[in-house]
Amino acid sequence: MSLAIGLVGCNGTQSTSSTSTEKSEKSSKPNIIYIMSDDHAFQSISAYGSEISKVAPTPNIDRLAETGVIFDRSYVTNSLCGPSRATMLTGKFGHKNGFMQNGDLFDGSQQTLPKLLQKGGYQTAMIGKWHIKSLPTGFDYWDMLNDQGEYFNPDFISATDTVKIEGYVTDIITDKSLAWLEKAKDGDKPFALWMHHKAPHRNWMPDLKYAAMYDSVTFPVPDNYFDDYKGRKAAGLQKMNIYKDMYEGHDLKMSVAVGSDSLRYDRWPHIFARLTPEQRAEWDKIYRGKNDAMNAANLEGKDMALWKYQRYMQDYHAVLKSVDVSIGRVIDYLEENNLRDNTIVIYTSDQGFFVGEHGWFDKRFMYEESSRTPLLISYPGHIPAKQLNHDLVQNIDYAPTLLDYAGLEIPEDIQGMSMKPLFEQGDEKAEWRDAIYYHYYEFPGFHSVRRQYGVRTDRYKLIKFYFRINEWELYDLEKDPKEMHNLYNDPEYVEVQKMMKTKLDELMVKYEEPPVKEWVNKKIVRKKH
Ligand code: SGN
Ligand code: CA
Repeated sequence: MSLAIGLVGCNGTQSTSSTSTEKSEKSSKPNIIYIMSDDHAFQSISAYGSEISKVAPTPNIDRLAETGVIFDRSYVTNSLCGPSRATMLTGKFGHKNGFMQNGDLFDGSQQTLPKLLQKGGYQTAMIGKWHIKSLPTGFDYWDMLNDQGEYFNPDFISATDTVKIEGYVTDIITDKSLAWLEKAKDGDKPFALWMHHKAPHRNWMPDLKYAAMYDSVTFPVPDNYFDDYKGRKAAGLQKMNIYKDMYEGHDLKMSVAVGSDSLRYDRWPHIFARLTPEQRAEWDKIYRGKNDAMNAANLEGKDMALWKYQRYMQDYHAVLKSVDVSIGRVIDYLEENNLRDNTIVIYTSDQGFFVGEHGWFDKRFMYEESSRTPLLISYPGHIPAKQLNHDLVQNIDYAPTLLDYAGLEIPEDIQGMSMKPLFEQGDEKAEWRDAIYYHYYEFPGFHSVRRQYGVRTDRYKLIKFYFRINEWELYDLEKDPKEMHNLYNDPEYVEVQKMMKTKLDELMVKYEEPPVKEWVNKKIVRKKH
């Protein structure tokens, strides 16, 4: 793999001579490494202890849990890439930062976390998937993928150039990140790095060296894989079913017949066309045998649906293997350079993901697998090790938390809260929210998931689906964690329903969400692939 690390213009700060104030700033402020993957299901992180992760562990991501805090109630405000990223950058809901659905244009002139850190004395960089259309602002250095990015031989766009780099995307993003850290660590200022992986986003193309690693593993099938969506109208209307909606060529890499490497339906052939002839030959060698076996078996109905689940899981987790290795490389680098104790490392995903629950892939719904996202924070010596946190945190909280640790003022208009007191509570429980607000706006759109908003408390969830649908859903998560039984209008839950509606109203007022009818006619800008 050739490395075209664009360190020219990396940041001018390193050559400037340091004043004593800057030197002391550097020693008092923590470095920050914010690592975000794309579509990483918490069910696929072994530190969360799920059945899936027992057969596909993530030993390096787990190192962050061993040395810090892992959240099992961490949510996004809107389970979609662009909106989640905009919220993470601003500490605000989409209706405040202006980015509500993929295809919107992020207004980079607004206040953001990188800008505030930069102003507060940090050197900043962003490397990897960006996906909010406008060029990055607030970074001394940035090097981003084009739109969704490509797994093989991806294009990278910097302030000065677009370069196609041969190799595998997760490795390249890691190489570029470590190269930036190597420069930044010797600078006068503390560093803040946003390392944004493309993986494990659809279409789950593993690195060749891992593409066969789960071939003999059988992944546990969720017991609601063949869900009939009874009592949940919106759930029945989506188009994100593994056995009905995945493209057999593009997503599942199925060949047309025994002895052939030609793919079945491949909606976007330019993705496979990125591979060099040598890479493609190796790829075909790996997939030929398993595809031949599938074609020879003439599978139908449920058998085919279950085969597809296994293929999806094998590829998704082989892609994640590279992510886990990447996290390991970053942690090793910090340890080797004596940076571990003064660096906050955050690992999260832009949202959760379905890995077969309800028969689905993708996200968007307010259901748990999708709206909940992994979150691990390690800051040895400052955040106690091996903590499992159950507080209802959201991606609006990342910005204020990091500003707090950086000793900088948290602007009044940020809607999230600093999580710092949660780690320092001692005997006294820090004051925290008892409910979170969620709003997904992208319909009509990919996967036909209806517009929805709702509230989740410790125990209950209320969701309103609107726009060409008018449905409520209510769940008792203690009794029904898989959200299979809609209790809306159930006489036994009349009081709960009333309480949840009140909470929802309160949160909409608190976060200054305009009446929903104002969004109904908002134009959906369809994005090119
Ligand atoms: C692509 C995917 C969709 C996915 C969206 C949004 N199709 O369009 O399945 O929902 O991205 O994902 S793909 O075959 O082109 O990958 S997001 O994470 O960027 O919001
Ligand atoms: Ca995503």
